[in-house]
Amino acid sequence: MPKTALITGITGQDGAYLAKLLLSKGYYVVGTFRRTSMLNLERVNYLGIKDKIELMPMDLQDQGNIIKVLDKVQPHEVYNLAAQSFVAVSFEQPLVTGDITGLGVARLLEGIRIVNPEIKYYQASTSEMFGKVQEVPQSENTPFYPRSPYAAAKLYAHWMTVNYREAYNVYACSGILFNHESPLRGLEFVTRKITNTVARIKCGLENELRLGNLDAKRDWGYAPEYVEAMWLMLQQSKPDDYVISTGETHSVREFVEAAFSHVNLDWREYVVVDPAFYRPAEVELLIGDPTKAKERLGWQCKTDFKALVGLMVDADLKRVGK
Ligand code: NAP
Ligand code: G4F
Repeated sequence: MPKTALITGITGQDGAYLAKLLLSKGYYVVGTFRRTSMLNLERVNYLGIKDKIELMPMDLQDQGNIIKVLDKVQPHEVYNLAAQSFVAVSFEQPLVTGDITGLGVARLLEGIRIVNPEIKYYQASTSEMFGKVQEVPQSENTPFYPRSPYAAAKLYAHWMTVNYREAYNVYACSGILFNHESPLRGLEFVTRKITNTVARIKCGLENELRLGNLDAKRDWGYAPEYVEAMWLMLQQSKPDDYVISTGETHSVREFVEAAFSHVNLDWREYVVVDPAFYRPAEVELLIGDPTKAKERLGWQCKTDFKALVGLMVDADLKRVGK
């Protein structure tokens, strides 16, 4: 009998890559989506797996819905990737962010406890929880200091995951993932906003790129490699929390330079700094220490910064060119 995995957030970047990975490992994959007026399956379509997974509506804001889905699917593993995941929007919509990204996790964990506490659980935690960093680089032992409603909601979710592990013995893991990107990244996030606009400028469809804080630094990795770490966390003898990162940091400015130079353009001729994109509180520097993941999971990133920027620009050039 193949194992059944339930992935929340199947319409997102990580949901699509994780579904593809689990299918390749022989899993039966159920992906949940929230009801919208038009279901967007662009990413699972792009990866050619739409007809290989079962799709089911489930909203993290609805406890009854969660329990019914868990009861019907009886998954061996649940990967909770669903969230209001855009930091900037969380300042505009702090309550809805708290309800989905924070309380949604409590609803899911409670559902697991009620339906079957043997279900293994993966929580998509984030380097944003380190916020105003208390240590460089950040590891599993670094104190948290969230700087946005999104980060505060994720921190609540992180501790709820730890609590269900300690209080009810649920096999629950929190993956503290640093930024990971790909051609399937949402267009509002800075990396994809840059590569998409660079492609449009190169094709003569646009002539400027408006950005906020160019000095912010992030530890950017390649998303398909990060979903492998999620799976590995649920295959260990004991549940635990892991930082997943490259161990390198680069500024938004460096990302911009690399993307424009990939198509032989000078970024200074196109980039306009627009304070409209500044955040009320910024996370200035993130750089993760992935030692524990390397030693315990055998996980390590493979795609470096330059290769990541190049593959994202190339994918956008191909798409825009069409
Ligand atoms: P994403 O592309 O924004 O996907 C988020 C998913 O959550 C989408 O499928 C979205 O559905 C779904 N969702 C939103 N509200 C929901 C609700 N009320 N009920 C059910 N589903 C809902 O995010 P991602 O980049 O794949 O990231 C996956 C997870 O990892 C997120 O939890 C994110 O916060 C976390 N994370 C991401 C990174 C990163 O760098 N990518 C790093 C650390 C942690 P719609 O398509 O309908 O919007
Ligand atoms: O791409 P971003 O919006 O990602 P951010 O805020 O780091 O959050 C992402 O990574 C987290 C992991 O650390 C995830 F948990 C979260 O769900 C999400 O996936 O912004 C990156 C940096 C910020 O410092 C921002 O101020 O880029 C800066 N930036 C500068 N100009 C911009 C822009 N960000 C966006 N989105 N748009 C701009 O025009």
